[in-house]
Amino acid sequence: MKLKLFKKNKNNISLENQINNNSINDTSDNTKQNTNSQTNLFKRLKKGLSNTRTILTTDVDKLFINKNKIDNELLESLEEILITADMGVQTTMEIISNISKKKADLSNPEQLKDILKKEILSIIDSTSTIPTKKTLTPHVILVIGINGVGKTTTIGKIAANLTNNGKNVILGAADTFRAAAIEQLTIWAEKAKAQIIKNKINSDPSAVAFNAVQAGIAKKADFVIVDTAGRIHTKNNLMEELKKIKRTITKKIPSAPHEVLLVLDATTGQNALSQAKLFNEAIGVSSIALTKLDGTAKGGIIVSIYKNLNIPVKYIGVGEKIEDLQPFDPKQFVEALF
Ligand SMILES: Nc1nc2c(ncn2[C@@H]2O[C@H](COP(=O)(O)OP(=O)(O)OP(=O)(O)O)[C@@H](O)[C@H]2O)c(=O)[nH]1
Ligand SMILES: [Mg+2]
Repeated sequence: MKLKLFKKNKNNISLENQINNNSINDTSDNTKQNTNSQTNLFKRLKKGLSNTRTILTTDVDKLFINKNKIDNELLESLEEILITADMGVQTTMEIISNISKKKADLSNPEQLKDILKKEILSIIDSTSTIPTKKTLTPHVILVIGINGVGKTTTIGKIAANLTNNGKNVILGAADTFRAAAIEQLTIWAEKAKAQIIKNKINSDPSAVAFNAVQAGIAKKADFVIVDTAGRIHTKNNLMEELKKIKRTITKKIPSAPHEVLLVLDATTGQNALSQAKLFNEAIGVSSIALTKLDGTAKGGIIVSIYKNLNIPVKYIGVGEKIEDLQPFDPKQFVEALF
């Protein structure tokens, strides 16, 4: 699985490193402060994943009431727990089969949870060591996804993290179909101390994206992040509109967009997978931001995403605050789950 991910996402992961190198993962010189903020982030992650953790931890603990070994009945109950957490049927079956092979060594919940962590980690751990290339032009991120998944909020949070790390960020308000969408991004731009390029409601979204990239070049911005509509209230098809935006960006910088970030809402469970497939086929998706993990007990959807799609999850949203958008760290994620 790991190899497969590397192969298919070679370019994307390299870009991912590139953005990680100078973005939300930036390390400060102050180690102590860094450790504190890491601890706080982990606390927020744990809090955000509490609904999923309740199912996984509490229910796994309960499995061993009046039992000190793994039998078929226990495996069946475990299967139910993993499916409830939205790990997906195929992944659940594989995990159960692997645990079944090791069942003689497992006699208490802690041992079982340790094995579960390892099994899940083997699916979602896809860190890469591919070297990064610096580009002279701004790093352009096109953000896509269906309506209401959290695109604009995620852009605001990413922008705030980048500007906090001294980066120069320009936002492009290419969701021109609702006045409220332009206003919402404007408020985020103010909060994040980023610049915004916008136009009137119903203006051509591709033109806004073009202007944003142009401004990014002129102002030597580090990042240009383009917001898009999730639903279109005209005759236009959403995918066609997004393709046009992408083409227009490429006209300004041939290597751009350097990243197409698909935002998925974790509360929609397996439906998020179908969305990812559709967007990937139509536009090409390089990374995923999975939002609203705090609002669901189905945090296992991230495992399904890794199992079914060859697209890395780059960010996870575990709440509405800026700090609640975190770079996805598989090890921390698994630790926060149990
Ligand atoms: N609890 C929680 N809420 C979130 C998270 N991310 C986004 N939201 C909320 O989800 C709602 C929709 O977010 P938007 O950013 O407007 O979504 P969008 O995809 O831009 O929506 P459209 O522009 O209508 O397509 C807002 O109320 C956000 O505050 C998250 O990680 N956790
Ligand atoms: Mg929006």
